[in-house]
Amino acid sequence: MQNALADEYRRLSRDTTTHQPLAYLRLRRAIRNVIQHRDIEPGQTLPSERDLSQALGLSRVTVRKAISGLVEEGLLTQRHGAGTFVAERIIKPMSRLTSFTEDLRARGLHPRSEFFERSVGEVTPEESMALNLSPGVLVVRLHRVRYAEDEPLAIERTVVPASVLPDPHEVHDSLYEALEKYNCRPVRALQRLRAVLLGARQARLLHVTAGSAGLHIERRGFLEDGRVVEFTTSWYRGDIYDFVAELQTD
Ligand code: 16G
Repeated sequence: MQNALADEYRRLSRDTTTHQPLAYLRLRRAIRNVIQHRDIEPGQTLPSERDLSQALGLSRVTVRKAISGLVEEGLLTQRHGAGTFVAERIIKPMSRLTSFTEDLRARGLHPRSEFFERSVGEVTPEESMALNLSPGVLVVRLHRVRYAEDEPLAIERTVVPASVLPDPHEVHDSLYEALEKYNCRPVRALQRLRAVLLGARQARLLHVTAGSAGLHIERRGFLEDGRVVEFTTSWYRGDIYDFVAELQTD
């Protein structure tokens, strides 16, 4: 693994198109790439700070800075005295507005969706409250199971104003990619999260036993001008995901 990482680091150092003058950012990108290419698997240990600094001719401060950024992103985890590992559970920082697709790709996993519903209809009273829409307005509804390769990780129900995304069939794997085409990807979101026990149908869809722990999450995503662009209710598997938040004193 150390060789793959050293090769990738050198490649990035030579690459004039993506030239990144700061060594710690270059190393961070190299580590991200080897995780994405699966040269290092979840659960595997990263070479020690000392080995990396020797192999790459970098100071230990630089190596530490590169690694700490990836720990914050949730790609790496550190255990005192045991070293740094590629995260096994999916660690999702709550402070970053990312999509399911991006979270998985960053880990070298192939995300896909299986749709139960992709439709257009009149907004319901509950949806109109969540999206700030007047009665009678059209919305797009998506109901899907989200997979990493063949493993189901989450169930999601999404409602988007049809004024933003007129055709639900424009969403293939990623909603945010479809919204991006209209320059309507959310820039801010409010999220509410609570623990639930998954019911029989949800558990079956997620390949876990009924009554397993899940995370019920509601997200309202906003555009720059304050319009609500998505209202998504998700059920994530509790045995795979860690939601992590950074807290600061005032
Ligand atoms: C995440 C979001 C969900 C969003 C989706 C877009 C959480 C809890 N939920 O699953 O609100 O709609 O990503 O992902 O993070 P996509 O672009 O891959 O469809």
